[in-house]
Amino acid sequence: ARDGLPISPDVIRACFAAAMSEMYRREVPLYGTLLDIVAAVNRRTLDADPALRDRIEAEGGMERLSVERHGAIRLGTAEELATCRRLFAVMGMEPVGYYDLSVAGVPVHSTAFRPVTVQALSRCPFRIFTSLLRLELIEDNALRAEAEAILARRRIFSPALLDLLDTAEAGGGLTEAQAERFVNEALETFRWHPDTTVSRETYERLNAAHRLIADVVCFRGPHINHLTPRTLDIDAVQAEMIARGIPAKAVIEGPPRRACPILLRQTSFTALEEQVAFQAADGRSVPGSHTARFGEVEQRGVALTPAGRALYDRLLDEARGADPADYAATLERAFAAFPDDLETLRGEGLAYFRYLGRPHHRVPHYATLDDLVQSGAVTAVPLTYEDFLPVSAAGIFQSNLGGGARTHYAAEASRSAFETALGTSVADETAIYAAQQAASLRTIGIDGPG
Ligand code: OOG
Ligand code: NI
Repeated sequence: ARDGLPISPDVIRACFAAAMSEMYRREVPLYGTLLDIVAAVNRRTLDADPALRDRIEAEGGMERLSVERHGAIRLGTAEELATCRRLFAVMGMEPVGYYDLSVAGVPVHSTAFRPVTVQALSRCPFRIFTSLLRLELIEDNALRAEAEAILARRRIFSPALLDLLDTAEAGGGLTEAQAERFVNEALETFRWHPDTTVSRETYERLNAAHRLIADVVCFRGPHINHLTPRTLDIDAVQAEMIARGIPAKAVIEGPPRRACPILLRQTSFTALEEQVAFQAADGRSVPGSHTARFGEVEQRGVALTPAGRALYDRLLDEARGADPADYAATLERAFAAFPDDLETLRGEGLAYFRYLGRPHHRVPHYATLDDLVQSGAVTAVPLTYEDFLPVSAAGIFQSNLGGGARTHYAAEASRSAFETALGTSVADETAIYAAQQAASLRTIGIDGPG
């Protein structure tokens, strides 16, 4: 782009995603190993499955697949969340979905900042799962006040970054030179700082209230806690992690292995123990350790309609509580009730599709959508699920909390409190898929129910 003209948010997002990946690879070398495993598995899977190759091509091809990642951060205050919203908006990422993790004993609620249009997703689908600590869930008043005071003192955004946010909002974007500075400054916000802002004693008290509270409150900033490449065969990646002695999570979250992948499957290697420095009274520091950062892989499948999602939630619930050793088999048995071919998923209205017309097919004007698909005049391409799953997210959180005692919170989900902190409402993910399906139907001349 010519200097002086704003560049596309998609380009800034792609630069930021690449820079984050490079930084995390340096900070957590095992993440680099995971990227190598995933690249090899994806190559093997695509070579063995030409139909899958076609589908991957339809959503952006190998270029998209090989750079595809999501990451996660945990924020401490409403102000941090509101500013993160502005920061991600510069990169074309909007808050989609509300996830309440308190029901699973994790004192946060979350959204995902992500691109929403088909075109932006195909250019760079980078997403950030963003959690806000719910200090109101700390029962001890003195401890809660102390945590609030510590968080109120920290500044996680540099003055230069805040200036660039103003510039972007006033001028409708950033020039190439500004975007480069923006990416560098944003990277600083999510960098790991081994020097904590508290004494060992404070850390320990917060840690006793909940590991996650210590992770958010005691550090200079919201360090990126994992980055997640997308694989086409998560079972192969899990097997390879185990074969290499990488500490893999016991079970894969989400639906079982299927012919037609649905929603999202996830696994991770557990958080590493890292050296940190606590502050000591005499201005010196004392060494300690903290576990927060891990690596994750995901396999994405087709997005489900509300009917499909209700069936998913019901079947997942049936398998709950099974022993890790029997879990995969139990899950597969439960999911026998979920149709496993694309035409049935489409016919029963369980999944979302994008409909693409074949311009040279002549069809009678009274043809129904099913006629058009069956005659080959129209192809139905499954819409990939671009979001997250609350039960899976809880499983990922918990596998990195050291398997300790689970905390029980009486509190309710608090979507409106989250949206107040955010300064806007979160988008409804189902509405996005439904709108994409309806828009594709209109391009082939059908005003379907969507
Ligand atoms: C986020 C855990 C959830 C996912 O992909 O569902 C998650 C965190 O640990 O901060 O990453
Ligand atoms: Ni994740």
